Amino acid sequence: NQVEESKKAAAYKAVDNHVCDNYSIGIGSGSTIVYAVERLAERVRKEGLKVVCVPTSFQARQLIITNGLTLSDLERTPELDVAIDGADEVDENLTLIKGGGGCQTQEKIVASAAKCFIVVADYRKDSRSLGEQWARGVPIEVLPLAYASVARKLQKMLGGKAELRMAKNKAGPVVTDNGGFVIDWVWEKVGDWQQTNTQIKMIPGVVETGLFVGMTYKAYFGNADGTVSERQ
Ligand code: DER
Repeated sequence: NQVEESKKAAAYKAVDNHVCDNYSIGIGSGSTIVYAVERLAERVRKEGLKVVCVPTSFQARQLIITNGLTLSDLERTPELDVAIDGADEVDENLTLIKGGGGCQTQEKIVASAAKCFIVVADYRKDSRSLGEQWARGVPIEVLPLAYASVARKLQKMLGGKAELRMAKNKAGPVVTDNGGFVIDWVWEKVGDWQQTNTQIKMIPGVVETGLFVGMTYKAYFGNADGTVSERQ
């Protein structure tokens, strides 16, 4: 279908443009990245590329292994040549909301370890400002003991609505790969995402936000007509 085709087009173009031999590559999480790993595995086979891949989640680790790619980690490769990941929404300044899949903590760590961070997404993520298309707010990973106090402080300090993310196929809240909980914060009005991100991160109990500010080198958006738009 159109959305899947557009994800694939963006992912393939990003891998073709940004992966070279002997690269260490951060592999993101979600559904769009699946196409990027598919293309990466194809290029490794066809071109005999030697690359190592560092995952950003249990899902990404499974993707790397099942595609026969060489698994590495940040201990072995603390600096990566490139990281490729999806996003829930991208604004005109390349500020991202990530964490729809609850993996933003490892995703942000891997993205920050990379010399070049690339986003791949379908046209539904291509916005002028955050909140235009993504309505589920900013995902925030918290330590379980602090979820209620963080939610309360967040609402008091920044307004909006902060809710604990409940699981669908498990009783109780979503538990992240790091053993944390996720709070989704639907904001009312935000002027400066850099400042907002810092304010949220400073609340004791917050592990990581799904706001990626000033981290993205380039975003590839698959369009409904099969073309790919790039924003740098
Ligand atoms: O949860 C995440 O951060 C994912 O990368 C998400 O933002 C993108 O997921 P998708 O590729 O399935 O839309």
